[in-house]
Amino acid sequence: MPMTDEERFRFDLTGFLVRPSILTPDETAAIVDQIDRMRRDPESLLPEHRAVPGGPASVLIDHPKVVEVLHEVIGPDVRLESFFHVWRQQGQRHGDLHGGGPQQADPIFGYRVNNGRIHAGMVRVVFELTDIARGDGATHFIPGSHKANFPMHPDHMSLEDDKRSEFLTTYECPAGSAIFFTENLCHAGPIWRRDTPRIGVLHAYAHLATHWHRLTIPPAVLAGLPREKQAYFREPWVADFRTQPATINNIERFVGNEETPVNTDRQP
Ligand SMILES: O=C(O)CCC(=O)C(=O)O
Ligand SMILES: [Fe+2]
Repeated sequence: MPMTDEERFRFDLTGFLVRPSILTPDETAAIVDQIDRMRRDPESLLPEHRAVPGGPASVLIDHPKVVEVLHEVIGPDVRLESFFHVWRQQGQRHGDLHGGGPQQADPIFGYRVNNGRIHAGMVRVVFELTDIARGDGATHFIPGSHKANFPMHPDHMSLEDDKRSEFLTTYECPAGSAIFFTENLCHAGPIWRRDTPRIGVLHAYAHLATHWHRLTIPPAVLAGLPREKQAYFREPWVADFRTQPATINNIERFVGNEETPVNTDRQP
């Protein structure tokens, strides 16, 4: 089992998990440089590197320390549904607390444990590319809210300093760490307080058979990825019964068969 017993206990209890320093300093620096150029000077990058998850950031798509957690909390076949970078300056924020409670019933977001196995819906992974201290204002969580049976109570939904829930918490970690959380966990990206930016990449993974986000990856970026990484954008189905035996849309088949299409869902 690749997750430790302590990690599994922690993820189930709280709804999130920090894996510190999964990237090397060189990998982290290369992604920071890529995002910096994307913002300031995209022409200096190859077209297929002008957005995440292309170029240096593609190391994140199927990082072994990420995939082993996803396989255990989602299942053996996962897709990468959503990805974006943040370059958050002091005073900027993502938004208020959201998620938790009633979403638990939803098969896309819901969190269940059966027969000793976690079956999470969508799981977000935050890759922090700068050191994070507790007071900085990285992602905040209400632990346990991924399993809450009642709607989130307004008394616990404030991010104002003197009105915060006693349960609201966050993390500290070195640059190059990954933070996993079930999308069912009540969470927020509060005001960033540090005078240097928060640089990071956020992914959302889901079961192969589900499809929540429409695909936004630029065609050039998708085309520039190796087949093993394109596999994370394959079409969202599990079994094709038009063939005998049924064709199973697993990663091995996708990688071994160049004809198998990637997801062709494109925004108009
Ligand atoms: O920006 C953050 O820290 C949180 C982002 C978030 O809430 C999301 O991606 O759903
Ligand atoms: Fe969110």
